[in-house]
Amino acid sequence: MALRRALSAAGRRWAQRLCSVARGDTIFAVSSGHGRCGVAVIRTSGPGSRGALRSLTGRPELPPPRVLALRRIRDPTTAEPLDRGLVVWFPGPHSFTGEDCAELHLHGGPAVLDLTAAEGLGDLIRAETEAQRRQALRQMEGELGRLYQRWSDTLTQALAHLEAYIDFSEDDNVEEEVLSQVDATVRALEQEIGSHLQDGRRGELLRGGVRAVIAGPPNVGKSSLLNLLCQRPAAIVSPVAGTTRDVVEVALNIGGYPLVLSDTAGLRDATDPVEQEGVSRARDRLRQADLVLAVLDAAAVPAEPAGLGAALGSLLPPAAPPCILVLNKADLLQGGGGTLRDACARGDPLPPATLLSCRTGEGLDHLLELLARQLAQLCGDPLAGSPSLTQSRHSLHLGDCVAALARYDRERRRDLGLAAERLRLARRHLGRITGHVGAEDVLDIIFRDFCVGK
Ligand SMILES: Nc1nc2c(ncn2[C@@H]2O[C@H](COP(=O)(O)OP(=O)(O)O)[C@@H](O)[C@H]2O)c(=O)[nH]1
Ligand SMILES: [Mg+2]
Repeated sequence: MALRRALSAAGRRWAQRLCSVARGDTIFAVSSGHGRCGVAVIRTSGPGSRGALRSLTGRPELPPPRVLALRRIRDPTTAEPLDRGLVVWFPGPHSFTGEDCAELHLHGGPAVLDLTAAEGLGDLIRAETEAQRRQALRQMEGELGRLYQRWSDTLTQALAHLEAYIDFSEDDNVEEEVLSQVDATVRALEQEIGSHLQDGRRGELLRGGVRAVIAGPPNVGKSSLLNLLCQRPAAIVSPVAGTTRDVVEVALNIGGYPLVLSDTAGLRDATDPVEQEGVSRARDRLRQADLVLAVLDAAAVPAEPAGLGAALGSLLPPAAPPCILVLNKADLLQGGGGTLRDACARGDPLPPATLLSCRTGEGLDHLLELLARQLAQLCGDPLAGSPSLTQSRHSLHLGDCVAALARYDRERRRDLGLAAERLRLARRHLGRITGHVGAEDVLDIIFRDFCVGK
């Protein structure tokens, strides 16, 4: 948008000026087709092309005719950088229109995006649930990019101050306390990025879907539960124990949150080699799960919390992810299962638990409620608080950034030059997330903030 405005302004200004000399109009248009695209080509034709190219590149000289040149494109009025792209100059009459022409090869899309915003756009197109759409839109609008940019700016300033101290503390008046301020800034930033990293993968879970695994002994109704939740016979249901061997996966939308639900083979010591493979796959899935739906036969479990807890404990690995306990086949319980129901309601030491009948549908609403609550807890509210990191790409770079900041602390006591190098490295890692790689001018900050070398 900003680019389009700038182009209109530049084009209009030059066109008006030259029209008044009674020459032809200067026109411009996107010539690579409209919509979102990797690269967009904008062409101008007419006597204003020369001036438009000059004011948009902020340079008086034009590139040699018909040769691509890399230029920063700026708003002619405010000089704000809008994009970096290739420009070509076609002086008339040797051009396709016979007039002076110029081409700008720019990044496509209605706004020039940073990488996180571009990722947000991709996610928005792919979003399947409301919460995913909200998160993607927030990221596309640049909120995550701005957070990372703010950290990068903080780091740039800290680096500039440290460099000023290294280079000028002896001759000019860069005080000792500058150094302790840099230390404090770096420590605060390290903490802030650290807690952003420890958000329990909320943004990533919301983006990719929470992976939930239905696990339990054979024949308790795991496949029936999958079918009930996805409202179609996705998995084979049979009274023969050990039917399910392959992992069956369905994608669901529960209360606006995405859930990728897997039905797995019943956990038991199987003798059949194919069933053994199924059980081993089930255990693999359990290890990778974000949430477990542990299913037990309501008629075959102790009716008090301690006994239920023990039954659950023998089923799941010790460090299992969050879990919902489903006591299925409630329709078969003698006397309506009052004691079990009480045990579920009492909770502690049990995870959230519910009675269910896949046959009659009893308890389904309660299960959906528990599921939605767990999902909201795992993914968080995509509109609340600071934006979540949504991709492992971000966490990798942020992890490297935090590691470099931690190294700063160590180097700082031994060698200021090496400490500065750590800050430079940390800044580069941050820059990789948004794609804005360190054009910020450390020197500018030094001269702005200190009275040195003038
Ligand atoms: N009475 C009753 N039977 C059920 C219920 N859920 C499943 N079943 C039956 O239990 C048997 C095993 O079901 P299935 O879903 O294949 O269990 P899985 O081995 O755990 O996947 C089948 O005969 C189902 O019809 C239920 O809620 N009530
Ligand atoms: Mg099954």
